[in-house]
Amino acid sequence: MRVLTVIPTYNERESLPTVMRRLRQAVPEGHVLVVDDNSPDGTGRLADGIAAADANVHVLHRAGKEGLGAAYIAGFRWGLERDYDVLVEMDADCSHQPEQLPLLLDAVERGADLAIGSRYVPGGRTVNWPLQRQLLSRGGNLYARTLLGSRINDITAGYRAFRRETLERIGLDSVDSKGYCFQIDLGWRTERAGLTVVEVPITFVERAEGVSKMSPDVTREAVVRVAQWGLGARARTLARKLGRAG
Ligand SMILES: Nc1nc2c(ncn2[C@@H]2O[C@H](COP(=O)(O)OP(=O)(O)OP(=O)(O)O)[C@@H](O)[C@H]2O)c(=O)[nH]1
Ligand SMILES: [Mg+2]
Repeated sequence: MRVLTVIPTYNERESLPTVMRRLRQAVPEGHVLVVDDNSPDGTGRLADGIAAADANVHVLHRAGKEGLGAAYIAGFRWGLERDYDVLVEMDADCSHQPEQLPLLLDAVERGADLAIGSRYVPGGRTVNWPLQRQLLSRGGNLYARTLLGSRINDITAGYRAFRRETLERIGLDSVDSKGYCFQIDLGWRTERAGLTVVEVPITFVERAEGVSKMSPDVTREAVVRVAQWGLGARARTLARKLGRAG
């Protein structure tokens, strides 16, 4: 399997060298694409330096900060154009431990269309996460699962491995989720397409360096969109039933 790990970055100068070193060591045959949104702290230049010394590392520069979702879509397109078999999502801050990537890749090799590194299945956990973040994450998952009727336990998780066919099938063109709801969006699309989602327990570690990019705007986008998707799906089901009855 040709594996491309896409790492979106915005001001991750402190974290990037560590995650890259650990990732290249953990999965040496894999390729990495850093997608930088013109970080003011020079993360893009730093990534260029790493890529210049390592043929398996690539960098995609974007003009400005457009959110995690847009960065991933651009990274996925780059990878799909280049015949990678598996496209991986990983944060730059080492919250997703590169050493656990083989667990996700194993799941894909065994047949998963999407493997999710999950905090909320037996064996999964979080380390050093403040209570407030834990509650927000648990609450966000409960909210999304309930409204969407999803069976994914950690639908907001951002450590994932997609089989290329999964991304081709779910239609990236119509995805316009910018922030964290991007993860919910893709998870739910995969599920609805009848594809196999496997959750692999991981240990999620709170970032040690740099600052969070989480913002009230991003949270609001997720709350509103999930409600719209959930209600929209229910309305469509109802319309179908009424259509059949009539
Ligand atoms: N290219 C790009 N990357 C982004 C953007 N927003 C966030 N990221 C990256 O997405 C990843 C996840 O962002 P984080 O800030 O770690 O989000 P988080 O894990 O929910 O928050 P923390 O708990 O503080 O780590 C990191 O690698 C960020 O650098 C963006 O607008 N553009
Ligand atoms: Mg993080």
